[in-house]
Amino acid sequence: MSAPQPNEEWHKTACILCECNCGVEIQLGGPGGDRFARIRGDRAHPASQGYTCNKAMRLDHYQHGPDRVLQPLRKRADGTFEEIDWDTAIREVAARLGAVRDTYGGEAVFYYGGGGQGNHLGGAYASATLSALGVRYRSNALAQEKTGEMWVQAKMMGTSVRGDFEHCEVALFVGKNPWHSHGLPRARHTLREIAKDPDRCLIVIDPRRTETAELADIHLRVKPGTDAWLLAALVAVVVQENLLAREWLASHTAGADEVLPFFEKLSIAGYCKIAGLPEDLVRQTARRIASASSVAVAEDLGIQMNRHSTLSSYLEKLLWMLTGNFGKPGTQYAFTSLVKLAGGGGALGAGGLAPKTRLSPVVGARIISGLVPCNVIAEEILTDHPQRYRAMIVESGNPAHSLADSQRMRAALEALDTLVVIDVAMTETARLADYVLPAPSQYEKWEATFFNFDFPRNAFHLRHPVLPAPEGPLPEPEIHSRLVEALGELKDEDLAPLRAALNDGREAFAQAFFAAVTANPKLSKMVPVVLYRTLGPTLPDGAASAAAIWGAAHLFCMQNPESARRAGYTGDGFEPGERLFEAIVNGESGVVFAEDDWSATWNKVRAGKINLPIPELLEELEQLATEPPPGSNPEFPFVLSAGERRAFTANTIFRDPTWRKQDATGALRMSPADAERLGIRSGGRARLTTKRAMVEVDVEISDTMQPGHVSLPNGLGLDYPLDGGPRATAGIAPNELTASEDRDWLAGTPWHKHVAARVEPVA
Ligand SMILES: Nc1nc2c(c(=O)[nH]1)N[C@H]1C(S)=C(S)[C@@H](COP(=O)(O)OP(=O)(O)OC[C@H]3O[C@@H](n4cnc5c(=O)[nH]c(N)nc54)[C@H](O)[C@@H]3O)O[C@H]1N2
Ligand SMILES: Nc1nc2c(c(=O)[nH]1)N[C@H]1C(S)=C(S)[C@@H](COP(=O)(O)OP(=O)(O)OC[C@H]3O[C@@H](n4cnc5c(=O)[nH]c(N)nc54)[C@H](O)[C@@H]3O)O[C@H]1N2
Ligand code: SF4
Ligand SMILES: [Mo]
Repeated sequence: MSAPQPNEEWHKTACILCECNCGVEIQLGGPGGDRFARIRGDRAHPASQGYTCNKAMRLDHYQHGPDRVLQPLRKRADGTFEEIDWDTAIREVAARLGAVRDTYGGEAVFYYGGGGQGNHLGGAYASATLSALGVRYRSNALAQEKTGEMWVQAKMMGTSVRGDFEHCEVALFVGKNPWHSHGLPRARHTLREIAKDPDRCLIVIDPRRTETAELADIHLRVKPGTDAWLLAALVAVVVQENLLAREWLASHTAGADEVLPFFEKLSIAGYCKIAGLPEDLVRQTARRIASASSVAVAEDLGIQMNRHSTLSSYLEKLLWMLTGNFGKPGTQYAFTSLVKLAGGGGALGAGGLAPKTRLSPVVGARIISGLVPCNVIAEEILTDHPQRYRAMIVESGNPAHSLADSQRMRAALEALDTLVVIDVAMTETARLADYVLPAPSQYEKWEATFFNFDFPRNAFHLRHPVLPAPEGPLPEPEIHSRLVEALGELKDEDLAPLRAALNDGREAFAQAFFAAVTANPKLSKMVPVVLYRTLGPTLPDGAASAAAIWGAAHLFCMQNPESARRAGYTGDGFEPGERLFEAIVNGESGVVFAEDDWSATWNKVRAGKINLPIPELLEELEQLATEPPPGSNPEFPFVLSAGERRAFTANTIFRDPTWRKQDATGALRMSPADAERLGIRSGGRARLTTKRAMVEVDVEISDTMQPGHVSLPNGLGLDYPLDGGPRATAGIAPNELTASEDRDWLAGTPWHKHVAARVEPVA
């Protein structure tokens, strides 16, 4: 028998493993003709231009992963699940969530998730379900990583910004390893370009000699958890050596006078010592940054999941602001979004800060960008407080595994009256659910993400299905539409006039639609579902799920006419929006939807000026002077970074561990000196203990680690079925080891990169 040949056709889609969402092309093959036989980068993709990393080649392990759910499931009294039909599932879920709303108010229903690295289209429809239930509190993974930085950006600029690494002279990465984690388009290519150009300079701040640090001109190998001191020292060098961009500061910023005194007397030598770095090297680094024609900066989990995380985000921004690195090529830019990512009301809601500070109902934690900090969710449930969350919808997220303190998180999910999970697989979270509502995989439906951060040309990719969906699962837009209807919040008579208008064409529909949502507040809260039920069925090739994008395209062109016009969406009235939508639906490799120039970046900054002082954080900065640095705790002498990105990690999207070509169990990395001292050999086992748990791990001795620092990868510790029934687990689930109370005082973000730990040899 000869091996089955792949079908010649290349299907255009994207990789769903990180926020870059590189365009890929897939050839189907294998025995059933449905395996991803060949995968290659899509050169026509506007952002990735044919680039992929090693991980995209393994996507078949997602599409054909274990534990797929194909029918709605209901939990029985004995804890096992039974399959039910969709009518029963929708009726019962609506009744149970509706009952919680009617008894305790919509604020007792909590929503978590709405999209992973590859799928935000479904979550966009959730906003209608949330409106129907009167949900007020929600969260997602951004609230355990990015909310501190978002808060700082909102305070200083009123907009999110990113670095232009393609054109910068100096690139600075703080607690980020883009060689593996990406987060910028074609990362490995861009890093190599910077590294090989003698006129450019790559600076990395990381305790580990990462793959990115290996390429760097300057590696500041900071002591774990001391970035706030290091960043403060870097800023202080700029201030004390008078390397400030004075003229630029005078015309583009406000409040420098309130900020500079905090750095004038700061002990650079003392802070460098705390950070474990030679003062000379820190001074040289600050000078290199200050003298560059352009500096692009990105921070990530190394500081965002660490002590003083919001303060570190602030100091990182002061460094490039005080040296004038904003709003010109090679520096930081403000991008134009098609759809804002985080937000008060659904993924389609407005981003930025809520008008006044909102707090979570039980713990009183700050809600940033509409998101309750992930680290307080369990506390908001495990209490007899009258305003506790009593029901939860989890969509496209696995909080029982991915949020801090898995044991407490599981207890919280179990304590809920009702837990509804919308997922493709029977995850750790789904197993705790009362109902599991299955969705088709991201290659079996229309899908997209709103991770569109490029500049000056920004692209959006609506992916067409690669495979037909199996019988059983329903796409998320359909699930949300049915839930809204079952809750009695949307009736056919509300939609009839819109359907009638549609018979007269898109333009008539647009007029009727915008008039209807302006006149009828109830309808305006259901927009995605309204569009899905009216426009949706008329879209070609079953693209009903794209209906919400129609609304987004029109809004975008109304709000950003210049960006849209430069990208080619011209005309009067509804024409640009219509053109953009058509381009999106037909552009199989993605389309450029916005083209800006650098002045657009300034237009997005509140009042056209960057606001430098943040009093809360300046106060925290002052306290660094007397705070004992993170030091050794005799009981837990190691710092564990719990959740490192490696060549073969991808959050929890792959449940099948055989996707990994190396590091199958996700070894604990440890320095040679520590290993020798403890008598642990490479490939050996060690006992790893934190205040929460004790586990046994495989050890990899690595000279990239500094003594006293150990690291575990993210996304491991999922269980999977072995042939014949029993289940096995590969590696350690990092959040068995973490504690939810270890979090930033301001943003509530976790200290996952800085977990106090003990390591001992296993006899
Ligand atoms: N391969 C792969 N890529 C991914 C993902 C994945 O699962 N796998 N996930 C994606 C997601 S969701 C995200 S958010 C990004 C995250 O991307 P990154 O933030 O780049 O990833 P991490 O490896 O978690 O952490 C970055 C670095 O922080 C360093 N670090 C640890 N402690 C400290 C410290 O005290 N100070 C400093 N300065 N650095 C420290 C670590 O050594 C590590 O190199 O990656 C995305 N890309
Ligand atoms: N200790 C520690 N914990 C961490 C981290 C760390 O570094 N250390 N990293 C954190 C970070 S940065 C992040 S972003 C989070 C990520 O953690 P999560 O937010 O939980 O994200 P994923 O692991 O990507 O899980 C996505 C879920 O979506 C499901 N899914 C896949 N496709 C579809 C679909 O089409 N529809 C639906 N409805 N579901 C789908 C998958 O089965 C999976 O259950 O983990 C965090 N947890
Ligand atoms: S950089 Fe790698 S993991 Fe990220 S989207 Fe591209 S191919 Fe996928
Ligand atoms: Mo993330």
